[in-house]
Amino acid sequence: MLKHSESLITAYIGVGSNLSNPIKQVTLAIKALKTLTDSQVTAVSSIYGSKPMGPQDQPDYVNAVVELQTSLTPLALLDALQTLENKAGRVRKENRWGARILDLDMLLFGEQVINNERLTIPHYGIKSREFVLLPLHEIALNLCLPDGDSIAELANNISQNGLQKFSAEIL
Ligand code: ROI
Repeated sequence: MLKHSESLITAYIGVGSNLSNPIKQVTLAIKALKTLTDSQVTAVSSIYGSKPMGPQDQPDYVNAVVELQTSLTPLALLDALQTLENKAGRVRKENRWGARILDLDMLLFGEQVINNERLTIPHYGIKSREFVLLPLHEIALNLCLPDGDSIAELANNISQNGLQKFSAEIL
């Protein structure tokens, strides 16, 4: 539950999986985000299939982006996301660009710019990943990054690299 007196930040979370039935992992993660403390999910993109960025000898990914309003601090939200990743069975020692059961990336936290040991906001890959930009644009048509770049312009100019929106029937 959200209390009215708290000031809410709009945060965007990138959801990704390429192991253990990725569509199911992403669907369950979206459900789990809806139960996050002191937060409310306000938009969910379509679910997309994407080619792996990084090593190609891994399965295709399933990706989505979720918008939430939260009164959590950025680090409290990060803790909550990591708890959900761990609950999904994510093993943290796996290599950085390798396959994963569940990735919950904080993409944006309001208009804040954050650089510390645990968190880089905006997410460092936000401008270069079609599987982030297109779902984000789907749910936030007029959004701009803290540096003023428009998501619409970035999304319209990036190569789609085989990104495909899954139709509701197959989900
Ligand atoms: N590639 C795609 N298509 N989707 C992801 O979510 C994703 N996540 C990653 C890396 C390994 C960079 N590649 C990805 O962490």
